[in-house]
Amino acid sequence: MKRFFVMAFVVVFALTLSFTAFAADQIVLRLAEIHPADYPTTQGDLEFARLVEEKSQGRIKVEVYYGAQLGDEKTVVEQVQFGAIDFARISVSPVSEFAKDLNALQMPYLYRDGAHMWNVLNGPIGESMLKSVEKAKLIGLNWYDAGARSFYNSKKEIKGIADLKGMKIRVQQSKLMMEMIETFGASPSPMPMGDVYSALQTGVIDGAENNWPSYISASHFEVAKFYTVDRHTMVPEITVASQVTMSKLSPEDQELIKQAAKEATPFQIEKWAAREKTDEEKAKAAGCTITYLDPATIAEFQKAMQPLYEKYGKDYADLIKQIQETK
Ligand code: GTR
Repeated sequence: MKRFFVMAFVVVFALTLSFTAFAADQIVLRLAEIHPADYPTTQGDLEFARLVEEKSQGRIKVEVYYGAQLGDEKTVVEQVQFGAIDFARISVSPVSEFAKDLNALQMPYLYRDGAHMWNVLNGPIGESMLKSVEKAKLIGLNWYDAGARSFYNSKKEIKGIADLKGMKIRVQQSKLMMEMIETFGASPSPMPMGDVYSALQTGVIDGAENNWPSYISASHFEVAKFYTVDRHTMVPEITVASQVTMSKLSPEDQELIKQAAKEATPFQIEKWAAREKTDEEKAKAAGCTITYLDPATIAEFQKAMQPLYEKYGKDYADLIKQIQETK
């Protein structure tokens, strides 16, 4: 019952908000972002907003609410679905809970490197994956880079898979990611990113996994100083729009927004590349113990993920094959 009233309130609030926004001459739309202002994805969001404003000659304004002001990623997706939030930049992982096909893009050790991932995302697979989120009442606008994710923890150096055994590792709120941790022999603990610092500090979890910029930006390096460069996943970021919002705009404005989002991608990729390097250096300078695995050990990590491919392969066999065969 209580949940019903909360939902009813949120819907009324959302409708009032969008009415206000659309009633004025200027259309004001909101974009949710969990990272702080200087993070590469936020920089991409701001570039998207700038391009929308420029292309519409100031008629459409996108306000970027960074730093998780509008909530964690899972909550934000739900709000975008019914139009309370107009856009969100999120990791593919939490969106995959709503649009299952996205799982094919975040399988462990799927891409040979960043160039391979971008060839997939910029090609027909990327386009059809953007379309696949329509089933979840979203519109996929663009992809951003998030590099590779690796394990870090507060307990010990991870030099091989055996060291992960029994460790409690935080993951994003995604079934595939939970199963990946189990397949590594560890115990998954899904939670929003904003809760990870204190969970590490208080020992509720032993570790987590993420790319260099998130490890530094969220200060996780302060409380989990062992980082192992195993690069188990490359999970792209996605910008999604609300179908509710987009359906209120003219076809020309919808096109303008889609175009602006596409144009923001190369800008974000550039920011990402620079930040990844400086944050790896920051981790070193902060005295973190960084373990670079040799190719043979990486191959073991990769081999350990075979059961996951067998399980998910059933649903995504063709897609995964097409991704692997992309040059
Ligand atoms: C980051 C990603 C965020 C969020 C976070 C997490 O790499 O940019 O959107 O998903 O990981 O682990 O929750």
